[in-house]
Amino acid sequence: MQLKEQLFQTTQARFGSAPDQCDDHQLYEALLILARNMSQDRPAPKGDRKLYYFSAEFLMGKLLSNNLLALGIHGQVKDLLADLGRDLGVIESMEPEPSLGNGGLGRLAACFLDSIAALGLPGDGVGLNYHYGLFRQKFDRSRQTEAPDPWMERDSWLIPTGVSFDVPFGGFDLKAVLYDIAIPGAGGGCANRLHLFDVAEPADAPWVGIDFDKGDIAHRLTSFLYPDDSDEAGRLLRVYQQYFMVSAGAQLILSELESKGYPLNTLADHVVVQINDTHPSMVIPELIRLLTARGMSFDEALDQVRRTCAYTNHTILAEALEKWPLAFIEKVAPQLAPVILELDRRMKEAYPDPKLAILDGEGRVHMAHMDIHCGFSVNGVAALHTDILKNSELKHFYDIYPEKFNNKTNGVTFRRWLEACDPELAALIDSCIGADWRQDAKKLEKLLGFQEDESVLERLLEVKQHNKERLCWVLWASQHIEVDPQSVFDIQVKRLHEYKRQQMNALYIIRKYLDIKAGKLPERPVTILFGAKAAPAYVMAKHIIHLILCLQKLIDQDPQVRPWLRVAMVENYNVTWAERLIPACDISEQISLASKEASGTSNMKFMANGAVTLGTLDGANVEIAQLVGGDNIYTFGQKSDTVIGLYKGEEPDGRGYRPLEYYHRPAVEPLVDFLVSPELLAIGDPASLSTLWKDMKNKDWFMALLDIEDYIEAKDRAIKDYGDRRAWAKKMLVNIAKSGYFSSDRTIEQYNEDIWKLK
Ligand code: 26Q
Repeated sequence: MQLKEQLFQTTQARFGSAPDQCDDHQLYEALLILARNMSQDRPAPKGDRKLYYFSAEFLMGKLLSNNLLALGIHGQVKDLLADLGRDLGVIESMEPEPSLGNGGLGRLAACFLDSIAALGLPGDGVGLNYHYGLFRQKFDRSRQTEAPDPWMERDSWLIPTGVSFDVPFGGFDLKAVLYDIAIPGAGGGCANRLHLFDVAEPADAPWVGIDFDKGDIAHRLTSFLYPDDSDEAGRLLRVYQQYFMVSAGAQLILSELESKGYPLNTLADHVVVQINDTHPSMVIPELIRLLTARGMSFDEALDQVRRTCAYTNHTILAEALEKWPLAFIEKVAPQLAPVILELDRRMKEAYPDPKLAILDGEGRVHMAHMDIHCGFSVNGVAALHTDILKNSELKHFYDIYPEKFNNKTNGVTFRRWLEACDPELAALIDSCIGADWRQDAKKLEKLLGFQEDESVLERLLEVKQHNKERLCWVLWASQHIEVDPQSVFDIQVKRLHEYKRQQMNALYIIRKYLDIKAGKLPERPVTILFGAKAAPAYVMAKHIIHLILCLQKLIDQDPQVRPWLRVAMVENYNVTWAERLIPACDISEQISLASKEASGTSNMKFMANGAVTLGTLDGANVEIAQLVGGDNIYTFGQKSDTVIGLYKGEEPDGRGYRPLEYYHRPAVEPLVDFLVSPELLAIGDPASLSTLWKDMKNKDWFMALLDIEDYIEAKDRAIKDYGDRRAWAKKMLVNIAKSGYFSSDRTIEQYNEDIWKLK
């Protein structure tokens, strides 16, 4: 049937009217139904071995445009709507964004699903159907406040499956009901599934914040997604969520295995489970429990699970490594405790070193330790990160299991992060090198042949300018933020964390502000944009947001500074904002303290869209620097070895890092002290600003003062170089050309080659 006919039938059936009588939201719903049905009808990729990607987060972003592209009907739908006098972009904007993730880890899982399907590999996601995603951020008197973010409407991408499993908790059972989101593979005829489990009777009461009644687990288990830095309160509920997800997921695996007629003792031949950080780690003891309950010996069950499960580590921040009190697990899933104790006993027998224990002396279960002992693969997410895991963070494990450790540098899907979000750039690339980079992003390297082509360089600058103008319009329409499209766009978007050092960027802003006030003008006008949510309980992160919003206000009110320097933080940064901001960026801020950012993935998205990185040699920035060469990136700051030495107290003189000494440097003190200047105190909350001020001087745990001078120098240099438009366009071109390495298709091929072995 023709698409036009299908659309007509859908709107007739749904709303009793023809498409031209429908409003924007009705047309959106009709297209959703159409795309959902087309994806659902596609067969799963073939193969007798299947991947289950377990993750507490899948940050999918809006799906309409993405799925129309994958189904190969985006252009047709666009034309069809144009014939009706309608704009697909407007229709797409009707879609609520499902924010079922915090940031990098959740978005990585979404990119991976896209690539797994596009490569035609049999692999499904397993997660939870949170009714409210990450909170919606609002600004009120220069502070972050949080509001609920419902995303499910009458029609959504969820497909009820009729499948459910009983999950046994201490004292009660809960039914886990399975919903699927179909993931159509781009350029192929198959679709995989994202399996999201939900409680049978979700509460429909409005969201009541992080402190809701934890007793009401049966109705609220899937209510909301935990923010990535959470306080003690409510942690028990997170264990309930995790067990619910992995128990239902493990039962799904075994039921699919059985329905295909494979015996249980062939589990490891037909199934691979990728554990996305430690959030789903209880899948290991749960699988063992289910297998032994079906009559398998503990030895055999452990052997099967060991050959089935693989673990990805996303952090070296000790405070972020999950350690659950065994008492929690005994309360939530008492049947799991004996399995964990038996695993711990066996591992202690084989490896008596307490550093390798699953259960520590304080009765806490180290989830990562269980994953490493009981899985066959441990991977980091960028070369430097994996090296740090091997040589310091997980060294004791690397010593006993060197063969398990491997690196898989992250990637992003170019279908969303270049083709869809930057169509004008995609078309320019097509006109230079043809369209086959869309199947194989490495082919972007052919762009290197255009480095001396004036017209291409000119066009590249033009496309960037259009994207900047488009962003200006969105900023104005949504938040009444006015910025100059002729200024340099310097952008830092990521979760607010002290290690990511948004506070160091704020110190740069202060430097420029003071310079301008003193009559020393910058090379050219600069716009510094932020997008960042702070976890509601992360006090210091909220102080940093407050500081940035105060600086924004201070500068807004100052006619002397405004023409030269603008600062703005977008409200409620999410995937949709990223899709607008990234194509418009000139300078990509990747300024984490070296050794702390496992990989970063926005760095890759910016690079693919022709931004030039300003970054430390951390995470995947190291690989970006190697690929583009020193002329096409601005690196600065202390290296990871030095930083690791400082934490150990080795450097510079055996006494470790002492921020006060950096604070007293003449170039640094005025910047830090500006936090408690009369100008800023008049605008902001004195308690918040002075807390931050004291912390920076006396603690500065992530060493912003260590690198600030170097950072200012590098950023000034980048802004100066921007003035040579031709040279800058060349840098942009080299970055785009070399970005193909960071396609998640490459990452997934490597996972498949080394770990999954799907075909
Ligand atoms: C843990 C316990 C309790 C509550 C929440 C959490 C929690 C939730 C989410 C802890 C961590 C996260 C998310 C981590 C994350 O996004 N890490 C990022 O992963 C990216 C993909 O590999 C990397 O590129 C980033 O460097 C890394 O920070």
